[in-house]
Amino acid sequence: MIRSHLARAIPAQLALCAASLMFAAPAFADDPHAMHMQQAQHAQQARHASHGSGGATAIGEAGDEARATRTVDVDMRDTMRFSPATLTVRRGDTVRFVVTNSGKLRHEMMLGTSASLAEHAKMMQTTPGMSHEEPNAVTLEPGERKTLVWHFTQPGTVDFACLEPGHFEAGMRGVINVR
Ligand SMILES: [Cu+2]
Repeated sequence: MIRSHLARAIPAQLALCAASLMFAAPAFADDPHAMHMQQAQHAQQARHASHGSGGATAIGEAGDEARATRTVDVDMRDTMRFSPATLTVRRGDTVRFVVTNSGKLRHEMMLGTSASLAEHAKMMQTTPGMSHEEPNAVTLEPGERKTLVWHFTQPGTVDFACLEPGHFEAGMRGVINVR
């Protein structure tokens, strides 16, 4: 009885996820080349942001660890959850995220807008080996700990997610409120 309930519930949920992702990136859904172009563009934007040369994006820019105003420990687990999954920072904060992978799978933490992360997650389904070297992301093998330093320059919402294939869809996401 439980099993038949799950059998009905899960495909419906997956279908909903797929639909919303396709909606987020309609132009790239069937064109791998376009997706690569888009990915290169993302990397470029992230690099641009990291130099802070008037090109800071809505999510902020790479931070200088020496100027960190606070440290936040982030734990990643195979339950496809970040802990904490929500936090609040102040505009102007430079946050030193100390990220730990407590699972047995590879995980990553990437900062972005909800739209850019959803688009990127879709891309990861077709290019699973892709690794992220942008300043707004860290990729961790099981047991690893890495630091990500970010300067939050604008009030609003910055999302983060794990873009290992399937993890975003399983709910491995979080939100940072910038006040
Ligand atoms: Cu993950």
